[in-house]
Amino acid sequence: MVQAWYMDNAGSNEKAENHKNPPEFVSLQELFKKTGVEYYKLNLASLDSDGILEKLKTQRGYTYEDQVTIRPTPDKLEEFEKKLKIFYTEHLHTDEEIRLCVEGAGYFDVRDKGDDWIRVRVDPGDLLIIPAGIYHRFTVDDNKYIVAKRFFVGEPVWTPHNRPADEIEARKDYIDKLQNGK
Ligand code: KMT
Ligand code: NI
Repeated sequence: MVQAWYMDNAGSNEKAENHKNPPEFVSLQELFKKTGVEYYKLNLASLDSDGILEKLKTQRGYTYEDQVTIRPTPDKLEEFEKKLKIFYTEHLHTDEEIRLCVEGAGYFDVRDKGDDWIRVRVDPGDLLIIPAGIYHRFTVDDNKYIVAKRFFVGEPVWTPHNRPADEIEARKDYIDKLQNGK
């Protein structure tokens, strides 16, 4: 079961769970209400045959797909650190960020309506849809390893717009949608 919780920002290790004290978990329904983030649990063993991912791709128009591996290797340590720094810098995109964890694990942090961080842990089979215009960031856990599939509508645009990016149309649209209850 995917878990989401409010964060304590005082922690010195970003790759730890960083629970608020006392812990405050967020249900998937609440997560959607407070952020617009959507979640699907997929069966990786039948990913290519059960039609569920296929249906999602058709419904949402995901025409692009690739797979990324994030891990430190001795020859590319610097690249790993650099990548993580970019991922963990609070940003938004002009399109949805769709990630399906297939190996390892990671944390997607998203800002709720009150601008507090909610941390969402993904494990294999967890698919998250992070809306365009939401401030978010990503990190691995202490195992420093994730393999994720990425999906996109049309030609992918990965550009992060670091906060503050409130003037971006996607941000305004996101705020509007969230306020009108979607
Ligand atoms: C992003 O844009 O933040 C990422 O792609 C995170 C890594 S995917 C597990
Ligand atoms: Ni992002």
